[in-house]
Amino acid sequence: MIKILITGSNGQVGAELIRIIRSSIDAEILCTDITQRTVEGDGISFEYLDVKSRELTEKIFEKFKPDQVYHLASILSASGEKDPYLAYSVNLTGTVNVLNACVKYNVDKVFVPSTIGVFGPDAPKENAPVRHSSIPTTMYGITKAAAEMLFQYYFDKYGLDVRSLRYPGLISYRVPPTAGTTDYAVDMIRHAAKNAPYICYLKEDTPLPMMYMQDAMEATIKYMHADSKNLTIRTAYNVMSYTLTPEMLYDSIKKFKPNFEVRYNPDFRQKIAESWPYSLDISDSKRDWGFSFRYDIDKTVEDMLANL
Ligand code: AKB
Repeated sequence: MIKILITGSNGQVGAELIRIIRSSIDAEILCTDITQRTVEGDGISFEYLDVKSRELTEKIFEKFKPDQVYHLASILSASGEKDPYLAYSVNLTGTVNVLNACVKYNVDKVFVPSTIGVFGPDAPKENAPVRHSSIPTTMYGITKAAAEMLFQYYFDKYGLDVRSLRYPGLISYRVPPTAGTTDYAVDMIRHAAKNAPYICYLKEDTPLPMMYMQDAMEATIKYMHADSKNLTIRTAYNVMSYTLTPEMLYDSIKKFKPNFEVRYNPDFRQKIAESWPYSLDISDSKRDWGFSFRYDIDKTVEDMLANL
């Protein structure tokens, strides 16, 4: 049975990833986080892990000896601007600690999510390419852009099979996200589900790339199963399903909840959102590992409302 270690397992992605791993492979899973365990079940255990500590990280690897690692522990865009040093430490020191441990303990494959946050305001707004020279303006984006270079470095220098997808805003119902800029989308649908009005912190016409979690997780598993020799990108691949503005989301929600109301009161996250592209070029992902998605905006909203 394959042994899989997950860091940051209690976050928005972790909760979903555990489910899809369990439904697709026979695996023993060790979940780790700095907060208490939230997921239980056969073949799943939990240990405290702060990835900022090299010693603790290596101890966990030494004890569990994972075959694969999903390194999800990360500080996202909005909380990263509140504490840039913490974002630096978790996203870069933590990532280097995990990558080093992967080399030291002969891990077969490691997945580390990247983000649309690696792009800065100077990147093309439409179809932002995989290879770019834009300069991100958030600490989150800076650390993730540097981490992408580390993925290439660890692949070239140590032959470590590091894989990464630049996730867009992810819409999901299990664990509410709280630390990003794209989280308004989840928040708005959650308010609609409770028949409560919503005050949106982005302007109504702010376009951002988005994706339903189900599609993101299916894509992640498909990518992790892809033959290494087909992967021509060793920094991170672009993925997304649709461009969404708060107003487009509101229009979709109204089809299911005609009385839903939204007001707009932009805050500091507006500037972050405006520094990111509207859409990404996903052609490399389609060609190299068959990326596809199933959920459009209305299907996402319908499924969210049915599950909330
Ligand atoms: C955020 O908004 O910080 C994240 C992201 C797009 O990476 N959801």
